[in-house]
Amino acid sequence: MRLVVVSNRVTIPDRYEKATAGGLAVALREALEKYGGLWFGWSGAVGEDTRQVQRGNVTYAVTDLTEAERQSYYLGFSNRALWPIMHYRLGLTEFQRSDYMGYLGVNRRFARALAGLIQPDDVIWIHDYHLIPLAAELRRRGVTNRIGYFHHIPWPSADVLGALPFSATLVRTLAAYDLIGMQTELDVRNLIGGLVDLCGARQEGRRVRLGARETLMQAFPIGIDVEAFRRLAAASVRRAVTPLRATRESLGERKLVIGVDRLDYSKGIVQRLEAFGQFLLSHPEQRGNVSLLQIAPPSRSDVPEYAELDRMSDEVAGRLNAQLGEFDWTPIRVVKKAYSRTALAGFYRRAQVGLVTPMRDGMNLVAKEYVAAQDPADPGVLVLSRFAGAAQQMGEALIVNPYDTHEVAEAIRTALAMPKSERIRRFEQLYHVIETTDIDWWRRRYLEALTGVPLSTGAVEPP
Ligand code: ADQ
Repeated sequence: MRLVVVSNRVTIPDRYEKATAGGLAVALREALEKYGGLWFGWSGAVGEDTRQVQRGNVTYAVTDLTEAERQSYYLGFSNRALWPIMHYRLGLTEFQRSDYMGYLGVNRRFARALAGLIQPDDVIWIHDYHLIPLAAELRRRGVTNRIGYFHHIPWPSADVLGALPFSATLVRTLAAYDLIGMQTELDVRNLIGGLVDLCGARQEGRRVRLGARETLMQAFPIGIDVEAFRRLAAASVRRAVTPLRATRESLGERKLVIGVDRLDYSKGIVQRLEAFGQFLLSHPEQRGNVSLLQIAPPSRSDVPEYAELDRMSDEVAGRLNAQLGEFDWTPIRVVKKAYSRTALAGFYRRAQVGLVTPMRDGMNLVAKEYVAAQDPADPGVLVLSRFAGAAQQMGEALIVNPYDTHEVAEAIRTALAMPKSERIRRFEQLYHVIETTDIDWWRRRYLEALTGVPLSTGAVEPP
């Protein structure tokens, strides 16, 4: 069997790059290298170029988007309509018919290009919300191979998703897949409910029948490369990576609370800053003893809601620092840039508390990275939002409601005061969970399910 992976963005690896970076891109690349295969998607550039690059037994086939496609398919429908509604944020959902048409257009164009590259025994694995109708478009072009979909972000209930115009038509296209993977059981239940309520599908356990086709739905919680991350964190301490050395000098003996997220409203960054401020207001004796480091590289800056979040996070951090800081102590530091994996691992290990408090998140890999990076002899404490998919697996974290500022503030206090024996007990259980459900486990389980699922041969209605 040959594996074909399709994702919105494809980064062609450097010829000499070693696959040590970790993360999803590497996990997929390894799967491709194992089976031999093809990775198809957007080059990330605006233009009219389409090209194929061979690296070992993997072919990277990328295509540019036109500026109009980037606006409608990527910034418009994917990031201003699907992203907010999938994260339960109806108030932020901006629907434009022209964006939806652009979204369908790019999926159609991708299907046209991809159909010409598919071989009879290929297994096709499509990733994420940008590409929901891609399988339906491939089926229309006569592709009968196994096609699986993995949804990296949450899937809301039918009454939330139903507010999106054309949602029933879009959801119906999912029937073209043989297997649909979600992050959690809740997402699976919501998805099946949506297919039943919005499209009139029939449910038989985990299988859903729509028209002439049957699709299997299952949860596959994604993981990280735990062992690689643990080694990085241990090495970063020995090698005293530059930003860490600077942190040591500027923090001294002070405790560190850390947040690491793309600058995205789903991550609850502003609410987290407010909660840290509340913690310092409620516990004045802690002032001067602890700082919050929030690392938040900007993303999707062309989308107005993200520009607004950028402004708000500066404003809230500035206000709290002015209100609570001292000339020799800054309570909150917001750093808006990306760090190397090694530096990041070192920051996690230095921090006594990992604050992972998204308002809604498919999984959240930062929660798993924070645990993987801890010193087993003196580990930090993870404070985790109950609305992150990771909370379904990581019950030994301090689980909080990110909408409740006081609850998060108290969890920070509890974490900082937690006795070492309890920290070690919680850490060991959390580490066991992430180690036994790591990125390899995820990839293997998904591909086993996809290759084992009975094929459905019925026709699919076009979107
Ligand atoms: P994301 O929304 O991007 O992923 P997340 O799962 O937390 O969220 O992954 C972010 C990744 O970026 C982590 O590996 C993190 O280390 C890295 N990162 C963040 N800030 C960084 C910085 N400043 N420097 C370097 N690296 C940084 C989507 C979904 C999630 C789901 C994943 C995988 O929204 O819910 O867990 O896909 O399925």
